[in-house]
Amino acid sequence: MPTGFIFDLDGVIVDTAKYHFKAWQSLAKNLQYNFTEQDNEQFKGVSRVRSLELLLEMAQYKATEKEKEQWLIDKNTHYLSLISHMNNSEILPGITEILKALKAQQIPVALGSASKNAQPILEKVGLLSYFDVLVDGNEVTMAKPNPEVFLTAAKGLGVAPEDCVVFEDAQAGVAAAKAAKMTCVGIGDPAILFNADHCFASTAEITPSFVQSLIA
Ligand code: B16
Ligand code: MG
Repeated sequence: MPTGFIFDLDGVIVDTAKYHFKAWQSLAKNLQYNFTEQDNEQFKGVSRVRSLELLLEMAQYKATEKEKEQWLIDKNTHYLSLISHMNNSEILPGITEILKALKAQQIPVALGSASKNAQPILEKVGLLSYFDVLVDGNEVTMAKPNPEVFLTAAKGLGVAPEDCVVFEDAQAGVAAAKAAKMTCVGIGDPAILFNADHCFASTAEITPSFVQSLIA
């Protein structure tokens, strides 16, 4: 059976964390809370709804259901305006080369992301055609660290979970990949992503020979 490759989006293919940060920060300002880059770390790989819950906990604000609904819309509207100018210059280093190499060998490739905006982002940066399967926040009900997103991606690819490799930048994502019994390549601080099977400080450090070594 071939190896299936599954990529997280934010922090692996593109870095949209800075846009999520700006959008959450402006919402936090309305709650008189000073939302920092450090706070934003906890939001990586986490769903939009859970992110709002975290923000409300940080701001110690008890919101009504109606307020929450409205703020989720406001945050996403702001985020969409911030990403509207994204283009291929925002693809993280080495990612296009990896995707091209996998396509040339007809290796099955999926996206496994918590984002509900994954498809438009891949379109904007011109990478949509490299993915055989897209699983994002619109398809899954259980957020990472639950393995649902990656198990659904493996199913879509027709590859057994044990034969899949996941590229992830978030601790919750690494946990999800390991819960799915997949090989996990962490992108980021090894002290945070210690459960990953391999870890690189950035995508720029992933060599073609390493990628090749993952293919069965
Ligand atoms: P959206 P990933 C995640 O993407 C982001 O890391 C996280 O910060 C964001 O809250 C989540 O997507 C939901 O995004 O608001 O666009 O639906 O890392 O799983 O690709
Ligand atoms: Mg991520």
